[in-house]
Parts: sequence; C-alpha cells; structure tokens
Amino acid sequence: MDAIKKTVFSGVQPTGKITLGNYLGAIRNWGPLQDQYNCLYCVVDMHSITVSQVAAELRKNTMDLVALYIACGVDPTKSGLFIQSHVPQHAELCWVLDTISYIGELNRMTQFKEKSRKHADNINMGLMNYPVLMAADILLYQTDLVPVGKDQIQHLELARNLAERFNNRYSETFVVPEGLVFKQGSSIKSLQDPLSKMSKSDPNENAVISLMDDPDTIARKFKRAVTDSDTVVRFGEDKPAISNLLTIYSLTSGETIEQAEQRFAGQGYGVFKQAVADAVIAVVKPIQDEQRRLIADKAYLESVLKAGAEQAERIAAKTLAKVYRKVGFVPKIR
Ligand code: AQP
Repeated sequence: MDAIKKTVFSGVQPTGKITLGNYLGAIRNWGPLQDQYNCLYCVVDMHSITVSQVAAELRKNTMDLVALYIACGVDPTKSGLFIQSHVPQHAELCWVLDTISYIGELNRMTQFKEKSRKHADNINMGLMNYPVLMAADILLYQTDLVPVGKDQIQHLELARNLAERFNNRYSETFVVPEGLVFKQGSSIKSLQDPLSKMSKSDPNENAVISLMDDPDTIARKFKRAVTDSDTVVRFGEDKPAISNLLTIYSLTSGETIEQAEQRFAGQGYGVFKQAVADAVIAVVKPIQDEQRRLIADKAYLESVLKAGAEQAERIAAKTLAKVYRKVGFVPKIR
C-alpha cells in the first residue's frame, strides 16, 4: 500500500439482492477512487447476521457480492477486496469499542429503531451493536474516507465519536474518518414510496430495482412506479417521485438533470419511464454478464479473497496490537 495516499474503506451487506440504491449510492463510486486512494472494499457478512439468514443463502450471497464488486469496477490488483469474517480483528476491536460505547447513544440510532420495528421478534444485541462493529470496520484500517449513502451518515458520526473518545482516553490511536457522500445518488428512493429509501429488505418487490432483475422486470417496475400529481418531468422538492426517477436517469444515462428535463419536456410520464428503464438496463446488463462470468470462476474469486484477507489482516493486526497495548492487555508471548 502507498503510505502517502489516503485510505478509503467501504462495504455492503450480503443480505439478499443488491439494489440500484446500493449501486448508485455506493458501489458505483468505488472504482473511480482506486487510483487516487488506497482502497479496501469489504463484504460485511458479520453485519448481515443481525437479522435472520439462511446459512446456504448467506454463503451464496457473499460470493455473488464479491463477484459483483469486481463486475462494478473494483480491481483486485489495485484494491483490497475481502470478506469481513475472514479478518478476526473486526470482532476483536468491536469488543474494545463496546466498552466505550453508551447504550443510550446506540438506542437512538435510526437504523436500530427501524430494524427493531421490522424484526420485532428478533431484537438482538447484534442489531444494537451494528454501528460499533461498523466503527471497528472503519477504524481498524486507519481509514480517512468512507464513501456511503446518506442513510449511513449517523453511523459514521458514531465511528468518528468513538475514535475521538478512544484517542482522548488512551492517547492518539485512530485516524478520525470523514464521510464521502456523493452529491447525486446518495439517497435513491423506493419506486412505490418516494419518501422512503430503496431498501433490499422492502417486502414490496415493485419498490426496488435489484441489480439482478432482467430487462422485462426492470421495465415493468418503472412502468408501475408512482408519480407526482401533474404530468411534467421536472426536478423539485414538490415532486419527489419524478425527482427520484430523474436522478436515476441522470446517473445511468450520463445526462444532467437539466438536459433530461429538456429532453422529456411535454412528453408525459410514459415515455420518460421507458427511457429511465432503458438507461438502467444499459448499465445493469453488462454488470450482470460480467458477474455471471466471475461466479463461474471460483478459483479466481478465492485467490482474490485470499490475497485481500492477507492484505487487510496485516493492517488490522497492527492497529489491534496498538489498541491492546493502550488499554493495558499483556502482549501475547510469541
Ligand atoms: N437507497 C439508497 N440510496 C443510496 N445509497 C444507499 N445505500 C443503501 N441504500 C441506499 C448504501 O449502500 C451501502 C451498503 O448498504 P448496506 O447493504 O450495508 O446496508 P443498508 O444501508 O441497510 O442497505 P439496505 O438496502 O437498506 O439493506 P437492508 O434492507 O438489508 O437494511 C451503504 O453505503 C448505504 O449507504
């Protein structure tokens, strides 16, 4: 790793189908960062078991997501690509950070409250601890920048607070990370409720575009997407549904919002929605083909993961040793 470059860390949970929101808000931005920064991209499988998973599906989703990262532009010769559970230091640092995290602050986290509502029969400690594990993910690598969608800003703020709290209590140890939230796409909304975010776990299939949807499904979901009361294709706070579609169109077609507004002036929603679907299909189809090709090459994916875990563990072990020393643990006799 280049010591002068800043470090970027980001991850996605292998929970089911990755959405267009995950792609436009997060994964799409990762490839272009690789030349400027030391990048580490992680499949955060340990986070995903905070809600119930079927073991075989989790294993498949994890490998599919590794392939998807590469298909979306993560280059394993430039970036570290690894699975969270392959690097034991994530859980170990999480434990230490737990001892400086307050129940009150974790209880206030929006995602914890939302997920507790959604999974009322399984409000487990891991669900509450999720942001502390996320802080450990980030702080282990002395991360400078964390590209995330808007929904993760609160968790990132906690990671910053924990880094500062630890540094104040035990002396300078962690880099205090900054969020990297991209202007466009950081909050893609549900196609059925433009005031809620597009989320993998939304039970309404029509609300979510999966990166794995076939072209007909994508076209059908956009056709059924809710719209605003008038018929004008215009971006604005008073038009959340069309603004969301315009954002998706702009990010997938490369046109600006203004260009799109002009293109679809006077054309009505039907033509516009078809164009949004076409632009999304044109982006998603080559990713799907490449992901399929990569999934078939298990040996290659395993070699990427082996190298990625080794690279990550070298850095993580160094940080954890420093943390253990600061808190007063006796070093292991080697
Ligand atoms: N709708 C979204 N718009 C923009 N960015 C988004 N992200 C998620 N949804 C949107 C960003 O994707 C990254 C990975 O998210 P995650 O899988 O770790 O968890 P999440 O944020 O909880 O995503 P979901 O889809 O809502 O999953 P479930 O339904 O399982 O909880 C993050 O950078 C996130 O900001």
